[in-house]
Amino acid sequence: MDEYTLVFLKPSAIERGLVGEIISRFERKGLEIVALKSLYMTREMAEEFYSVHRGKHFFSDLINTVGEKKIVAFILRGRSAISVVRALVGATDPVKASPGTIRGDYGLDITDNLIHASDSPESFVREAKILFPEFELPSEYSD
Ligand code: FUP
Repeated sequence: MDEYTLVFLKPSAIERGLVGEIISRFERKGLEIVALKSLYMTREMAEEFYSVHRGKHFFSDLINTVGEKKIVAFILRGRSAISVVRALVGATDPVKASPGTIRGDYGLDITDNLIHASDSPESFVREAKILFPEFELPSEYSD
């Protein structure tokens, strides 16, 4: 059964002109883009999106990196999409991410690490409700 995952490109990826390059990696892998948009991430949305990290030392940096700025978000579908996409994205810290991964090829900063990808079906549902409230979740995800 196909799985869904949510990805968003952080503002620096847009500022650096990496949107097409990054999206094409997912397309070439064979993942289907089922929703895609450019949107303004408010501070409130950023704080809700990253609420599990509230209180951590990097939280305010993280919110300043993505909040009150434009992001590009998309929903991908494919076989084992969550683990496949996270493998293409690479380790959280771009210094440790393998060459050939998105963070390994284009990043250096751990907080401004270019891209977010859901880490579980539960995260996908939570994140989709924040960034794609209009997206009709497939029946297997509805509670
Ligand atoms: P990931 O799933 O790879 O995006 O990583 P996490 O969910 O652990 O982290 C969420 C965001 O917090 C990352 F995009 C970057 C930031 N972060 C830091 O800035 N420092 C850390 O030590 C860990 C995470």
